[in-house]
Amino acid sequence: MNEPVTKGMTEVAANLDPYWMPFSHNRYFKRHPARRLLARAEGAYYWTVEGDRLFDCLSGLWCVGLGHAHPRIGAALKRQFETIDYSPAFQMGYPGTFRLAERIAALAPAGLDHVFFVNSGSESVDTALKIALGYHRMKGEAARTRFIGRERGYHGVGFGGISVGGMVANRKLFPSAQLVGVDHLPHTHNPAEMAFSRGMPRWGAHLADELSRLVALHDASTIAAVIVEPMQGSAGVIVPPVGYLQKLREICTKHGILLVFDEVITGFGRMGAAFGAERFGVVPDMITFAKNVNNGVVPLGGVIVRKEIYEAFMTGPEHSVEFFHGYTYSGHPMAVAAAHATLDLLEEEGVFARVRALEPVLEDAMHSLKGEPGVLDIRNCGLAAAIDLEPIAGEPGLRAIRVFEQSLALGQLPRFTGDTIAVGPPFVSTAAEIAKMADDLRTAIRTSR
Ligand code: PXG
Ligand code: PLP
Repeated sequence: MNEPVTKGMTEVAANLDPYWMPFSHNRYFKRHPARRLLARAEGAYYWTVEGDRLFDCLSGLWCVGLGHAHPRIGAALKRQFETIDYSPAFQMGYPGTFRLAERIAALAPAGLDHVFFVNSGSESVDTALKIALGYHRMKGEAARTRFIGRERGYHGVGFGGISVGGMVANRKLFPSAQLVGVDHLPHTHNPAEMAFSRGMPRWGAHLADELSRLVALHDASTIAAVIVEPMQGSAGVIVPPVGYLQKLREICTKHGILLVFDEVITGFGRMGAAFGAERFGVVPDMITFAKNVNNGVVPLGGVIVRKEIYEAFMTGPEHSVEFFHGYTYSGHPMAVAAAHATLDLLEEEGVFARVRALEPVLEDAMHSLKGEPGVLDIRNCGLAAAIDLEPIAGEPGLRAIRVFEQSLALGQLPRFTGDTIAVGPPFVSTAAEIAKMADDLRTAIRTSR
């Protein structure tokens, strides 16, 4: 694993050092950059600076469902730049942003009909948490300040997001900077009961009863919101047990607690529906989104809220600002243009139905890896799947790095975190591409022991 920096590499980027890469092993990367610098992208493929083609197994980082360099999105961006590139987000408006809010509200479950725009999933989460606190206060329930997240949850990297999130590595450096009064539900992954489940595990709905226990502990009058990913993506595609989300909904409704679905990964197609809420048949009070809303080409995220939540803020003199929150780039015209083109394509090309048709193809392909050396579990839902690998003794994470590097050599770019390999192929993938992806992963798993 000590191959030298390739010649092509040094020509492209003589000094890799100044860039502090996010969520990356900087030192390892900079010593082993072969096949890891991407020069070009089109459709479901990347090309490295060395010229190798890689299948985009995770749609970028879960965000490029329609594939790269889509000409319709490119044309929309060019047109937008030439028409209006930026418009002030505060106290002024760009009509396309209002139209986008209307279209997103129309796609969302009935009752969720107002949209606040931000620029990332992390910002969408922090915004939703602020809205929850403000809502209860406006309603005269200012004591509702607690949030309930979930173990292994990922809600981005803002101080709010890491507080409700459940990834220890993202939290442990910052204990003093986390929101106070946050509690966590248990995660739902129990390999003894559900290893190799296809789709939703049948075991585990009772874990939602932990919410009743937390309500009894803290009292409902102190709890503002529960936030969960309908399907935990970053943790490695942890699929909700049958009936689990319904129970969370019932308990939240009973106690006046807002239910937030963080749909940054599950929104806009990954689950074979506009939202996980639709796929799982559970309607939350707020949905956070980002990523696929505009195919990942310009940062964009947002929060969709129920009418009652929006209206709770609409008090005081009409000329006063109702919510002191927003970003310079909220509703950025370029991001909005890409979103309109993306939503056009999702509709016109029947993408949600295509994802539903591909789901069993991905499921069969990935579950065919059961029995390969060191494969501990395989999970899938929508166009997302993950494989847990047995760690190398004393070297956690190294097994997955080896599988990842073998995959690159075979022309596949999957995602690895810990000893888990995740895939979320583009919605435009063919069945043959998905089959080849799984076969190459099989080879990588066999040859990387
Ligand atoms: N919420 C959820 C549910 C997410 O999945 C975020 C919030 C944060 O979004 P931003 O745009 O601030 O990164 C995410 C992001 C992975 C992976 O490999 C997942 C994410 C990002 C990068 C990689 O699973 N999720
Ligand atoms: N920091 C400073 C000094 C600023 O002036 C601003 C915005 O005006 C921000 C941070 C926030 O930037 P953004 O609105 O892009 O989140």
